[in-house]
Amino acid sequence: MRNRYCVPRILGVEKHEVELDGGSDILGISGGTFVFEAVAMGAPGGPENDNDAINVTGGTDSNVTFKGDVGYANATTGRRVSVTVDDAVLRDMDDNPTVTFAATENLKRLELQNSATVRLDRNANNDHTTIIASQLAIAEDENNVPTARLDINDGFLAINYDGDSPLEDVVAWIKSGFKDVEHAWDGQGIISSAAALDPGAYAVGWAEASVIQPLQYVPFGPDHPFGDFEDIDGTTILVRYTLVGDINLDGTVDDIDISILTGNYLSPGTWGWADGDVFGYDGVVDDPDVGLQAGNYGMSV
Ligand SMILES: [Ca+2]
Ligand SMILES: [Ca+2]
Ligand SMILES: [Ca+2]
Repeated sequence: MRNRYCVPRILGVEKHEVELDGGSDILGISGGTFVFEAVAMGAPGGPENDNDAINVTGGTDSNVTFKGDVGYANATTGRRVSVTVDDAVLRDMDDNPTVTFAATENLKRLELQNSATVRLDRNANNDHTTIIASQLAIAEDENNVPTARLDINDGFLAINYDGDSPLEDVVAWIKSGFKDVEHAWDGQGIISSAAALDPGAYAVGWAEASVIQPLQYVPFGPDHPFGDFEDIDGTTILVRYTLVGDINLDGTVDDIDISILTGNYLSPGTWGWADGDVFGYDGVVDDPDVGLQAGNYGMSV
């Protein structure tokens, strides 16, 4: 059974309860202001093959906020809701996007099509918004340059994949978003508007969970920023806003981070964030990486 829900145009402020269960349901939003507080999609106990989807296809008059976890069933049934955003362009000169995630979301798939822009909300209480998804897709043009933008702001992203790692794509999206030192974080792909405020001190860090997990740089657990989530495994890509130099992504720059970077200083090869290339995403661990990490020593986000 496949249901397609067409919610009529809503004028003024109304509150609707939408419950979608049994079969693969599609909730389409093509304009107007929507706030998702709690949506019973992918309800626990439902069929494993449910494939519910929320498709946001509105233009400049769309304003959609996800405040509740729409996608998560439970650890057994997994994530079954996909969110696709298309043509949700920047709404105004203040760069406010049309689609905002304001609470932790567990999604089957997050897909940004064409020029879609999605932002994680920066909460006043430092409660970092997190997106956990099995798949992330960001549209690219024919030259593989991203055309859509995911602004993680001061939040976290965990892509808990199966099979081949999408790390290459994720790193390419981060590099595209950073662009270069002069134009830090005004590209398309993955950006952080929080890091853009001070790109010499803050950045988007990334790592395969399998790299930092077994080495126990960060024991995953309730105290770890990614550890509250019971179903993050070794085949997960972790991406977060953090200090330049926070190699193990625990939000602090300390001796652990310093020693890893120092071990790869000026070593030939192409290095990633978890190896010590903490500035510029240039694949090189050299003086700018060392200097900016040292400047953040002892600090936490
Ligand atoms: Ca996995
Ligand atoms: Ca650290
Ligand atoms: Ca570097």
